[in-house]
Amino acid sequence: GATGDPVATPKVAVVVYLLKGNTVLLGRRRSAVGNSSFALPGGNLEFGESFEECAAREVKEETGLDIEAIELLTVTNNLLIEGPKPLHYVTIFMRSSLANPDQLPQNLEPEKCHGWDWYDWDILPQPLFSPLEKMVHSGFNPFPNTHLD
Ligand code: 8DG
Ligand code: MG
Ligand code: MG
Repeated sequence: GATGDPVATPKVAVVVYLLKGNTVLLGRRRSAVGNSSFALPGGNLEFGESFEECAAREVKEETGLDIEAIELLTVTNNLLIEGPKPLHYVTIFMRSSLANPDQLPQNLEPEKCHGWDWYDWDILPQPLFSPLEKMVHSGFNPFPNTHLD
């Protein structure tokens, strides 16, 4: 197809809606892909990992936080053309909560992120990383028991 590269292959990412009250954990990216945009913690699925294992590992590596109640929410297909070469990610979106609600996020990969903070779902920062922006724009809500009146 028009976007096809015979050498490049799609990759799998696992990213986490880490929820606390009505807030979600976001970090501003330092990356060739989506630089300066706000994104969920997450990264590449490693060989042999479950989605839950990858979610817990990436959150721990990037923020130091321990998570629990890790659940699959949905999957999206993302072509990221903003970087030096196009990337194609199949992105697995998980939901989780903090194992210990008193634990604070640390910026453990400062070369990849400006820092982590909790953001009210109704007042999200801008700009959001494109795969996340696409979901929010579609009306997706990661919170359980959300009822629409
Ligand atoms: P790793 O070496 O730790 O495995 O990778 P990383 O450095 O943590 O990778 P990443 O860029 O944070 O995540 C991998 C890809 O996941 C990213 O390039 C595109 C895709 N992705 C989405 N949405 C999101 C999101 O909200 N946050 C993050 N971190 N990645 C996302 O499609
Ligand atoms: Mg990572
Ligand atoms: Mg990451």
